[in-house]
Amino acid sequence: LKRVAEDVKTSREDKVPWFPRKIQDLDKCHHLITKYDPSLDHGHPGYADLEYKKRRAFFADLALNYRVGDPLPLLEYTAQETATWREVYRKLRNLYPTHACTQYLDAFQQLERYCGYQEDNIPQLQDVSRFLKERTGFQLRPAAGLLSARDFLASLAFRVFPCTQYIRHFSSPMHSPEPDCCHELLGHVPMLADKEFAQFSQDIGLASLGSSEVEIEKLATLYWFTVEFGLCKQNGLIKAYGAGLLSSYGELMHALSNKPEYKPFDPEVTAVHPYQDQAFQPVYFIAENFEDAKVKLQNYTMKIKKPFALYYDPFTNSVEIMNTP
Ligand code: TIH
Ligand code: FE2
Repeated sequence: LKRVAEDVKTSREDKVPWFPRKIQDLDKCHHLITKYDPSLDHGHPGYADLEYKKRRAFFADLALNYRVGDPLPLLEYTAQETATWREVYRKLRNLYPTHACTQYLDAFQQLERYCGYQEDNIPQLQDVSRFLKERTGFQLRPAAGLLSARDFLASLAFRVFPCTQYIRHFSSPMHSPEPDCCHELLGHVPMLADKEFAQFSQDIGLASLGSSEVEIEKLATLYWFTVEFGLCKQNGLIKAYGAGLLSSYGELMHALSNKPEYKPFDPEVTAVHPYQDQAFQPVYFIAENFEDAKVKLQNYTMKIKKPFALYYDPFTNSVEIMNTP
């Protein structure tokens, strides 16, 4: 059943899909994509590991019972989970100075100083969320797994970032087919501490509210090639800012090798470029810088046709809707 927004209907009676108006509505945005679930996906590295799947069910429960305003669940990770984290952390940390953009490196240093980022400790979302809130107003909420594009993008509109808390299977530390805490904490969090990047992320989210399926798919593709797998120019070099690169040793090496193809970031082209989520990307898009990417994205989203205009009110964390004739 499609949910339809009640008070935004137009004279031409286009139906506008339901969307959250205030931060509390995000409790309803938890539709999961199960194609990479360890119990359903035969290719998942944890598919045959009963204990791993039991642990995953525990994490899923925590996330599904979470409501806006609750404290983020504090977790005690097992020795095996911490060992996986250590392996991922050590290897990636060595690559960051040469492979990550400066915004990432600055934030990473702060996170090591203030948020318990170290190889023997998986940071707690609670501490990280407090840190981000001070930096850019972003806050975290637990996610049970991969969310639908519509629900995920809607959260970004409110500067809320859904985070998984479980960790990838120990047998595959260098690449995970689905998000996990390594991906969120090492990939996304440092970038969300940057003001310009935070605005870019929220802009994609706001554009998604009430958009058609076709537009959502294009915005999700833009998100994929920027926030997840984006590269940018810095001092004449190419650096990574995409979270899917910064959390995967395997793909970070690949992205800055001579194997992939590079194209300039151009929303019209990027939004319709086919992407694949099974293995490393064959193509990456390079942004001139964040300011330029932000302006280009704004020009793109202005052209999305909607029967209303939206304004985000940061004082109430809600969106105001202006009907347009
Ligand atoms: N492949 C990433 C990693 O190994 O950390 C995780 C994902 C990024 C985007 C989707 S899944
Ligand atoms: Fe991600």
